[in-house]
Amino acid sequence: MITLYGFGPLFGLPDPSPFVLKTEVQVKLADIPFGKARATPKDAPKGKLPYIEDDGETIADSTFIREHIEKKYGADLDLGLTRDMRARAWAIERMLEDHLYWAIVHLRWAEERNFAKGPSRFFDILPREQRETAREAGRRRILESLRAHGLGRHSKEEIEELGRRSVASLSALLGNKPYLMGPEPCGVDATAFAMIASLLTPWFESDLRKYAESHRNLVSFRDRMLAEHYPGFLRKAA
Ligand SMILES: N[C@@H](CCC(=O)N[C@@H](CS)C(=O)NCC(=O)O)C(=O)O
Repeated sequence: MITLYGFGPLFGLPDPSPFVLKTEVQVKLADIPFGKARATPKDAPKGKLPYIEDDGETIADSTFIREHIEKKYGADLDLGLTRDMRARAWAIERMLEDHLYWAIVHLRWAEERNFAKGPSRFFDILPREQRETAREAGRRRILESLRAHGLGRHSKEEIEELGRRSVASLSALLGNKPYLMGPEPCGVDATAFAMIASLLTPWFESDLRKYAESHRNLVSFRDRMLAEHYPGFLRKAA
């Protein structure tokens, strides 16, 4: 039995991490029974969530988790896709995970108000006397990663401009189809849902979120995937 380790519901989302959301939806798409548990990045083999445990095996990183479930359970999340479509799905995933994700990191961690009501709360579980130091060190470390990625070297306006390009591209690629590759969901829909839901959550203020909201097809896509995969979450939020 698979146990998926994530942060737990936060920031108006079933999980604050788009990578945990992606993995959860992919496991659901593969129709494999699983349980969920809370962890922190410190518990994770690669220092990041998600990771899974499956009959004594521990697998970290959403892409390797997908590979594991496809191999072990004989699931193909891209069933029916041509080689060309599979290649496009991979390219879309890379745009979302290695580009748009970092614009989301910027709006959550660099923007003072968003940080205060968002990631800053991660540190509230620590003893009071350690909290402030850990909060500052944690924020500094994430902003250093953003800088090392490259996006963090730009101004806020430049980061938003680049983020808008990925949002507009995703919207154009989705068009008026229900899912990115056609009438049925495939692996990359989980990633797209995860990233767009993370951007659209009303918990955080940003021009990039407003820009995403102006793309009706992305909002409907998020709503459809949420209703399909998190009906309980929607009922609680209502
Ligand atoms: N490549 C990883 C990325 C996972 C990731 O970046 N997780 C973030 C949360 S969204 C994390 O745990 N960060 C903790 C940290 O950097 O300390 C995957 O696909 O799983």
